[in-house]
Amino acid sequence: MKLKSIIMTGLVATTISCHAEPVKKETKQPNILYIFADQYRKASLGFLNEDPVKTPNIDALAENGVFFSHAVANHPLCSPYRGMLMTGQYPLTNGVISNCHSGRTKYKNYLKIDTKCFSDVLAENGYDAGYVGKWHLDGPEPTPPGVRANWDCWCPPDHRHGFSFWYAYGTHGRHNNPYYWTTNGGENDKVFANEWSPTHEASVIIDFLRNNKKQRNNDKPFALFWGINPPHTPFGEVPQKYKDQFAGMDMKAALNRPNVRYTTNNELHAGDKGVERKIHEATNYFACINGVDDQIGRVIKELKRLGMFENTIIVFSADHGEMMGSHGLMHKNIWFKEAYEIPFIVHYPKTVKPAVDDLLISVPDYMPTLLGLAGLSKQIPRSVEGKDYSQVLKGGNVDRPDKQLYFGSDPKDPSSGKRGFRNHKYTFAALKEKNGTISYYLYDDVNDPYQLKNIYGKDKKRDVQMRNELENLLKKMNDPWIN
Ligand SMILES: [Ca+2]
Repeated sequence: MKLKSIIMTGLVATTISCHAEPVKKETKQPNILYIFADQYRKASLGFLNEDPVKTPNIDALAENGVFFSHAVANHPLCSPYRGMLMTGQYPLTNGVISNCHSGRTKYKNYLKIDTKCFSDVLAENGYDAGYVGKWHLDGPEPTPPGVRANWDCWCPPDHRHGFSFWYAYGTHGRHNNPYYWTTNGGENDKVFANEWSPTHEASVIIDFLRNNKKQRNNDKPFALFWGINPPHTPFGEVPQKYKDQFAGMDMKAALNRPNVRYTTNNELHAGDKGVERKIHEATNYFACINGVDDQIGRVIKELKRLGMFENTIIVFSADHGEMMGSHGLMHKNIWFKEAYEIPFIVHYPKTVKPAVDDLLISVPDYMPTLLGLAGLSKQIPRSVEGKDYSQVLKGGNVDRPDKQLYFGSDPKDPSSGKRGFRNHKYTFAALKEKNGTISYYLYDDVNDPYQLKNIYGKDKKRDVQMRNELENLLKKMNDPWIN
């Protein structure tokens, strides 16, 4: 007999079948809750004791799940991470080579309707798929040259790749007064909220879990993706109660990494500048981290209350990190750890034993790995370039990758930009300057964990080996950068 539980608004009014079975609703397949914050660097995981943050809820997921200690955003930028996550493909294949905006739509820099996505596979295999928060994968209507680019746009239902519940926007920085497009609303039906976006979205998700407005089919497992905007800029748009947790701490006390510089690194022709203007907001960045964790805690508490916690695969990740002055840079889109390394935690105690794993996993691997964990390995589309590492989560043996790609390019000229890789010992990056010359950067991550010293040029044999490894990697991907 099917267990039927209907949970009403507010109070938990439950209709239980005639045999008075427990409220607990077990679906055959696990639910999936994929949470990813924007610009949340790995060092801001509280349990690592690096940044001065408190993240007890995320820490508990890591403690009882698998913490992938070497996860990276192969292209540390918003849209490219999202593109890799949704398609299981690298940027040159899925076409999301840089952030989506109206000036790049003519280069087809957006998620294509006909690409088989993570959510398409889930929806085709019995899942109710939902998306809440920042999406940033559509190409806004092109704007003529000289006109300021438009970044945000509505995602029409036929672009939603199987997501049947929608409470999302493209991209905006309105943390304190966000707006959203909804499942059945049209382009002109934005919903506005006067609340910090993570707080508001946690409430939307709690409602979704309660299913009090029939947001989903109770007989199906759900797969909910939550793209949280903070700790993205503007860092200062965070509730006072989280700022108060840093009262009296100045930015220099908060920034404990030995590679922090308080002036912009202008020698490097890459990365985001403006340290002098922005770094004083460091404690606000950390306040956003504490706040994001607090709101995730609300959702987890509700999952537990509803008896769904055990049967839900919970993932915590981020689209890239934040430099916050390290190497004299701000923000992202650079090969240094602070931008490149991201959290990736998978919590599913039913099958996944707690562990720390140094697998050199890449973002295109997430979709096949999680489909594998959910019992859908046979449904992984052939178009996926990532690998299914679900055996790592299940304690089995796999062929482990020996490196992770680093990538940064421009959709106008995909042969341009930065390429590199990281293995367990080195980070190696090559930057193609506008005149075609290439500068190389090599860091010994074992002996120089803060990447203070570029050792390229110190050992010719090693340099050649690094360049050859990079060339072989890029050749395999038909990357026009090497021509
Ligand atoms: Ca981002």
